[in-house]
Amino acid sequence: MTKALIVIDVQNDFCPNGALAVPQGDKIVSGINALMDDAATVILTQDWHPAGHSSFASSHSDKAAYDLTQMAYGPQVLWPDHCIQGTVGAEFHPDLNQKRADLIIRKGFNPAIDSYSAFFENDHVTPTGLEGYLRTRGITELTLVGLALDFCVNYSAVDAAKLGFEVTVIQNLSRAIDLNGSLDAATAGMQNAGVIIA
Ligand code: VGL
Ligand code: ZN
Repeated sequence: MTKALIVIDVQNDFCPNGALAVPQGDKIVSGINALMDDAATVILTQDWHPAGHSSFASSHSDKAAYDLTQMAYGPQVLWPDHCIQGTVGAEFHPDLNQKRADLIIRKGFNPAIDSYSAFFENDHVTPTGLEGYLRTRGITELTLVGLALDFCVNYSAVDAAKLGFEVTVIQNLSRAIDLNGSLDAATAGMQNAGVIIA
């Protein structure tokens, strides 16, 4: 029953004034830092795209940001350019305590496939390696917090539950983009998968 706290994508581009700002994304940082004090293991995820990533609307001449498109692996929302490798926008929020992290796992680096989940890319088959890391360390219980509740937190939580981990998402230490009802759909999907929403 070893536990880990997984902090999803608390990066400048997902905070106010960022390229893909999540409303009040910065308001969760101090609470997450406090939670780290009691956590056995802390893992951070970092959205980490190459310039020109296929999930960027700017890579599709006929599309605008937040349009939906069809990729080889299924439907994909097209985003403003964000979290480009090596940019300030891709850095963690400056107040986030990074010192406690045992592992920082990057995702979204494959130019052809987006990766919301910390476990699998959006094709739902290409692993990030996080599952193996957790299993080899004997970690079975996960607490998830971060950005965005209806995208990366949601996909990570559902995948973790499907893989057999015991998963809790702390709602007030997460914030949503809420695009066309995505928050309600995400909440229902997490509950269906057996995720505890605290
Ligand atoms: C995210 C959209 C695109 C997230 C990442 O962290 O929720 N959302 N890339
Ligand atoms: Zn992204």
